[in-house]
Amino acid sequence: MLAGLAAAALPGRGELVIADVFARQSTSLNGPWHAIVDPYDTGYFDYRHHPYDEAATITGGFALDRVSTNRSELIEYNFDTSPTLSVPGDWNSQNDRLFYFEGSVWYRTRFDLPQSGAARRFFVYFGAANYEAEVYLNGRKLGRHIGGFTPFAYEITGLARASGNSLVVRVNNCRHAEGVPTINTDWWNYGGLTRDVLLVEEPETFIANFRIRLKPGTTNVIQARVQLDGPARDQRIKIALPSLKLAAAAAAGADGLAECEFPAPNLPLWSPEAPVLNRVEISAGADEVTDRVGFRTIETRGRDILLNGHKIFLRGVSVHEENPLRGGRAWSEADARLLLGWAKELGCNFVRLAHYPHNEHMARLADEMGILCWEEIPVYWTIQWNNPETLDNAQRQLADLIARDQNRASVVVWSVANETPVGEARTKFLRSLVEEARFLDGTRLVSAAMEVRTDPADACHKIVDDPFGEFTDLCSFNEYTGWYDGLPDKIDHLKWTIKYDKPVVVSEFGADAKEGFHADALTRFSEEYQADVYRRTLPMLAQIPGFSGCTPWILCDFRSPRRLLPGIQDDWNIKGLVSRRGDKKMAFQVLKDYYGSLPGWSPK
Ligand code: GCB
Repeated sequence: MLAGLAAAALPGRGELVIADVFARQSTSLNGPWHAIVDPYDTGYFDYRHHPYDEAATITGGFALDRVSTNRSELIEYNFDTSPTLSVPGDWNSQNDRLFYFEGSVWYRTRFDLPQSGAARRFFVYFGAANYEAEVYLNGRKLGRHIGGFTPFAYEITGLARASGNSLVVRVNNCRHAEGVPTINTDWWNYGGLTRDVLLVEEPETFIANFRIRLKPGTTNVIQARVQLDGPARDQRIKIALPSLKLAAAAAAGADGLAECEFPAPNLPLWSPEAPVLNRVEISAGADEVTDRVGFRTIETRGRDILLNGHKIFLRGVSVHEENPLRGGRAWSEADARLLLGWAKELGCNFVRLAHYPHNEHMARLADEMGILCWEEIPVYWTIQWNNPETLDNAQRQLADLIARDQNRASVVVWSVANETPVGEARTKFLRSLVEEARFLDGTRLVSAAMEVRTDPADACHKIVDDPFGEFTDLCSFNEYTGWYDGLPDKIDHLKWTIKYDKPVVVSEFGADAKEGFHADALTRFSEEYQADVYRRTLPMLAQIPGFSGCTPWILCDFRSPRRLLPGIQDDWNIKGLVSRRGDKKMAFQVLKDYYGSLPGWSPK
């Protein structure tokens, strides 16, 4: 098990999750990077297929970033004369020849260290690289990171020169049976340095991570925990919330951990209606970090979800991390604004960020816009439940996501899985993820998108009794009556048996629709069919006792290698309410009208 904030610096991993990275002193390494497409991994393996980086000193391969210095020298690669790819960015949407590519691409950038008189530490920080990244600085290996959607950083103090540093990253997006996700997904396997890359500069001892929140069970006591990293860890840390005229201090122990709590009377609570963010200043010695943090409570009582003690209905929608207009991974604040803007227009107060951790801009913008979030790790469909490395991988992704987003008021649900098959090994695996989530952050709800089964004796009798449901806070499931199961009129006849006395949040329902294709409501792929599924499903779900919200599938059409119907799908999952051209399909209005009709909805 990982210890709370120790997720910031995990022994043996050589990686850090530096919290609140955008507020740090940093230089962006975004931009065009020279890139070599390497289908045979020639830059990684020698001709005996041994990795060049197995040796303590690397003597060959692209990591060395060499150029010939005389006309007789044989070097069969050259970053300087290779084309460039934009970072951040998936490679698939930048170059037609890379659209289907699964393999290794080598990226190289050069940078100088910022000049500074004081003793400083430097880190290279990657928002994400899908799926595996080997990182080299000036021909030396910094480390290898596995997992395509979580941040990581390597310290380069003492390794970096004042100028002309070569930073080389081999990114490989091959799918692996033992991976998280595994080889089978219903989304595009975008490869590359898909998120921001930063050169972060810190004093010798610095605030690596922090957590600031309401003390569980209260609305007027703030609890803070700060993790220092560096040689002088036993420092005094100070916390101030100037707009609230609050300040506190605590002493860190030799482990660099400082904890304190202090009264915060009349604290304005964060909610979708009033997304109040407070400036927080944390300082320790030469380091200061600021953030904007909201305070709220989230809990369940019986079949209700309570936000700040009041019952709330989650008017949600599921979202993939893709900008449909570009047909590529979303990564920027502008992308987040586009996606969350559509969700807002629908009347949503909730989004399910499916099926993997989205970039940090999403939760930050959701904090500002007053949109609650369900965040998820890519434990999707059938992964290797008995493989301890797979579990370790999933746990790290969960821990790193929590370390990154634990100060976001918008994030109210950690989801540990989607549509996993019932079985003992599966349940054990998922239970350990739930335990991990609760251990690292006991203040949010834990859930997973489960499956529904059909009574063998009655096709209209739907049963939710997955034994894993015992361990989650919400009873969430995906259901596709009217699309994968029967025609839309079947929806009107459903009866439900739900084993759990918990709030029901229906994590998916939906149907394909090709934008602009109009026909009668029984014609597959027509907008009318999709709208009919929505029109029938929403009132049907409303009959389920404890129905507390839903996140229909899905906000936007998204690329998927499993959706091949020519002229209709063409590599797109078209269950979006918004098309790849940004057009709203008929079902968009159906959902919008439904949310608009609910009590508690207020136009914004
Ligand atoms: C699901 C999956 C989602 C798929 C969707 C579909 O149940 O959770 O990832 O994309 O169905 O369109 O079939």
